[in-house]
Amino acid sequence: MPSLNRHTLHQLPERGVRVPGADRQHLTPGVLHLGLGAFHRAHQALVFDQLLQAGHRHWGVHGVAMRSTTLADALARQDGLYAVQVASQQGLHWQVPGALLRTSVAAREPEVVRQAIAAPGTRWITLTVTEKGYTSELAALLRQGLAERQQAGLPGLTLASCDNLSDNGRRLQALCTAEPGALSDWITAHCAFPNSMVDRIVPAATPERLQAARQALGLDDDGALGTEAFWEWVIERRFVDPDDGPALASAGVTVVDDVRPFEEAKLRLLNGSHSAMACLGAVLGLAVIADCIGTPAIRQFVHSLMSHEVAPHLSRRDWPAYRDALLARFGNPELKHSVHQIATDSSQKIPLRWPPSAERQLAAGQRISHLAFCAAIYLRYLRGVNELGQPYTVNDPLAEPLQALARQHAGDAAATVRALLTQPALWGPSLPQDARWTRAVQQHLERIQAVGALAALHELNAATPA
Ligand code: CS2
Repeated sequence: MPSLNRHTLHQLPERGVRVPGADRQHLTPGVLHLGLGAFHRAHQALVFDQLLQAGHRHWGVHGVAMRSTTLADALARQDGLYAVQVASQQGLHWQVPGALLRTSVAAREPEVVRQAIAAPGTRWITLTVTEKGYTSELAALLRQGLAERQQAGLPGLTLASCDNLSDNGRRLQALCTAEPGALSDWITAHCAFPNSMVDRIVPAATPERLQAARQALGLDDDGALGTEAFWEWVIERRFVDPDDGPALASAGVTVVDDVRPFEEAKLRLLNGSHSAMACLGAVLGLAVIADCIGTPAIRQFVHSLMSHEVAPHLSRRDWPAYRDALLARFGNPELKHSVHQIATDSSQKIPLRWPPSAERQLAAGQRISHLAFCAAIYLRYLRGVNELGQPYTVNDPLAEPLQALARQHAGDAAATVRALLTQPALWGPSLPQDARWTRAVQQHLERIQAVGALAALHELNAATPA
């Protein structure tokens, strides 16, 4: 079967597949995107595609994979074209966005990336490099390119971090300007680092999805993805070119003065629930999030966690509607969002997702039973074997030391809690000192070990007032 590329684009079935309209060959990328994972390609690339279709010619993307070469090269062979399957309540439809004009791999060709940062046509850098990607290596790459812009007398750039981190724009700015000197002063004066919150559930591609693409498109597509209909991008009004705000807004992006209410609601309600279900699912041997939320005891737990332990501390007032929409999104049967994908890098994700709520509940003298259950199931998850006795891989930069502790103390809840709940990198400075917290986590872990995770969850649900 021929592959999807610019020569075969016209072979796509005419009905039901949205294809790029812009004259792509004559576009120069205005956006350099770092982190060519599934998320960007099914979220921002579609926003930029919409802007291109509306005649805003500078939103074409040069996509950079940080390390892996396979996908970047496959997409290059396909002229940056790939299909996205969108699953809504109305059914499934396919779309081929045309925003991705070029791909590179940072580890293989850092020169190309540096040149792209310094290119006169580049106006924005967007980043989805994951929580663990904000390293000195990233700072060095960005600073080299920005130094060239400074020397060439070019304008600064808007650099938008789109990772699930709180205050992500400010963090990126701090990383890029950590070294004092003329370059950092220029970056501060000429570049803009908006905070932003991005949301769309985009599972990693699977062989089944590639097969579905083949069937629907009549073409091979190594970059095919699936996602939900919902998407949200909330960005702080802080751009080098002030016209970018209205342009983005015209494509459905929400431009605001303060992203924090959106970002904290998303991190703690969506991502916090995701991490809890990921650990629970892994321990119970459930494959995907829809299986978790389809289990009544888990659904009740997640609903209660969000309503009583997380939402009270959010400034987003419309949280009940947001919560209900999330429960529906988690249940989307087409997404097949792997629990192990979400559990990946948990040590980097948990600090942003659970402790902020637990600290506030404790300070207010309110219940923490569900958040403590999250921590307990994570400790159990670290053992790397589910309740059916099947082993799984814990993918995490801290997997080795954390798993060694979890295994060393397996079966002894008090010792596990002493060893693992005292890690400030995961839980922050105050939680490990709080006896109410450690006691609650230990009790849950004891029950999980004694009766199994699902039965322990039933006990918790039964003991919780609705
Ligand atoms: C997930 C997110 O993998 C994870 O950690 O919680 O990727 C989540 O699907 C997105 O943030 C949704 O916008």
